[in-house]
Amino acid sequence: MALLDILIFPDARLRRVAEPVKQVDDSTRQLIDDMLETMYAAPGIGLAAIQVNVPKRVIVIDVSEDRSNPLCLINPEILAREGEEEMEEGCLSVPGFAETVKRAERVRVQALNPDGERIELETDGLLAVCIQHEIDHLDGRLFVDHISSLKRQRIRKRLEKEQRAPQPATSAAQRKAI
Ligand code: GNR
Ligand code: NI
Repeated sequence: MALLDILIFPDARLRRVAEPVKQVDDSTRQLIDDMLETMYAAPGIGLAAIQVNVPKRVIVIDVSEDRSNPLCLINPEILAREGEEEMEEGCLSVPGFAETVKRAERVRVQALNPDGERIELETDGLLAVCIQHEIDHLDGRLFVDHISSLKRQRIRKRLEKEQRAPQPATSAAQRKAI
């Protein structure tokens, strides 16, 4: 197991389109283990491989209260979307910011599991939002692409400045007050 570094917006590597996994093997499962460890440590409710600089179509998610229900999806595809829902989203690659994003309320998804078997699930609520957020990452999109360009530029400038001269972390509550 290993903790992986998470790329931070506006890093250009987050804009790559991730490649499908051709064969689910031990190296895929090792990546998943490391991603889960990194997600739980962060802590976050999801993580896409591209966020740890691996441009493959692999995501991990755990939206359970007690962090005991990991979901790993390889080559995930949305088969159907229904309805609309707005939710406040954050992202480990956009630390300290949260904005409301409109997405489908319900999705049906197919993917491979870590054993390489095809699975299908239909879900709504936070899990559906998280799956859409993670699949966005695999296509080089971030939640900030769903908000106004004014807000996006503001977030980009702050994070650029922070990465030039690392400063004490600013909490989300502090940022809202700025
Ligand atoms: O930890 C996370 N929280 C979250 C909250 C609302 C909607 C989506 C997310 S995903 C995010 C982790 C992350 O950045 N995954 O890519
Ligand atoms: Ni994210």
